Amino acid sequence: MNAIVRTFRAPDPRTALDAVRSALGEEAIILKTREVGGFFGRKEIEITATHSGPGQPSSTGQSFDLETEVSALRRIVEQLRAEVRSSKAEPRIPTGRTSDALDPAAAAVMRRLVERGSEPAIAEELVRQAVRAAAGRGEREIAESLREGLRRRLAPALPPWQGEGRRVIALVGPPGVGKTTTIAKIAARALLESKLKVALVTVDTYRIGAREHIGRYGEIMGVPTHVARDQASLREAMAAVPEAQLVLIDTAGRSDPAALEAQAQLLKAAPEAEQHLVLSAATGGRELRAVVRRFKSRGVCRLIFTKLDEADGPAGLLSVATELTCPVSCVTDGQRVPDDVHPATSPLLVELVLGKGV
Ligand SMILES: Nc1nc2c(ncn2[C@@H]2O[C@H](COP(=O)(O)OP(=O)(O)OP(=O)(O)O)[C@@H](O)[C@H]2O)c(=O)[nH]1
Ligand SMILES: [Mg+2]
Repeated sequence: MNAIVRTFRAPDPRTALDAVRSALGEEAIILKTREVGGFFGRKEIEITATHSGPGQPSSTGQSFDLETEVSALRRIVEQLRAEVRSSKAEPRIPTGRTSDALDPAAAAVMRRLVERGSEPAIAEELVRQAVRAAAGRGEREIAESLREGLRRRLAPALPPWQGEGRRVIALVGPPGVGKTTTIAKIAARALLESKLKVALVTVDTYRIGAREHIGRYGEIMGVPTHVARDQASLREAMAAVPEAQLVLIDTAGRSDPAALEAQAQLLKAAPEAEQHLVLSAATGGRELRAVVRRFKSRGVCRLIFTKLDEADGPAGLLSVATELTCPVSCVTDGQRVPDDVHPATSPLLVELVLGKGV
């Protein structure tokens, strides 16, 4: 068989391979690769290739040198690895807004956010904003600018067990996020730490055992507990505890819009109530955003993040912050009452999103 055998030289493996392909096509078969001395002693890559079958490589008259072959192949592999690494360092995540790649420093910050569970498009948006506001183009400056942005978006609020005058707080949110447990924790902190007079009210007449659940906590702590089924009984319950400095209203965990609307109507009987939206930090960013959308038009003024102990990188909180700019009144990180509730502080909230050391 009369195969065409040709030799190509280039300063680097990628260029040599391109030359092989453009001369012999995609079907080119590499017979031999080696590193050779080029002009002015610079190393070059030499590839011997054919386009119609290997034939007899020795017919090229070139001797086979295993060592140079191996070292040339190693260079090819190294170069390809470096290309893969740099393509990872500059993620191009389509947002539909821009196709500009991020600088490596900004891309590194973004990658960290995504690794911690942030939605890529949100992470990119925030990092781009941070880059615009940053004092410099290094990773440190961008991270600092991002921290500043986060401090604004996820601001801390006074914990529910602190404050002047009477506070009425309703905990609302989806099922099972820890509303009732958090009410017990807050009530205990208010009693023990702030020495407040506390009363509990539940409007959860939906879930079996809900009444007994909160009633048991009330009993243990020695605070009155009232059940309200409708607007009239909620008004009565509020009037029954005029001396309470902190009234905590437990609500049913509901997701469907009709049930949410009914509960929102019921809460209108306690117009002084601040609504704190309880969200589990162990929930994904997209789900969190969907929950926030359902609740945000219903008078929510504070956020509470629970289950930090179960969250694997709670950067999903960012998704909440992009949907609703609302201060965070406290966070919880375990089932123990009352130990596992904490005031939200700026450093804590920023660390939850970015992790330590960013
Ligand atoms: N790991 C962990 N578990 C928690 C935390 N807060 C609450 N829980 C647990 O979550 C489960 C549900 O808590 P509940 O307080 O009943 O939740 P809820 O929002 O009142 O639930 P519904 O009334 O059914 O909507 C319980 O097993 C709690 O012990 C927390 O911060 N971390
Ligand atoms: Mg409950």
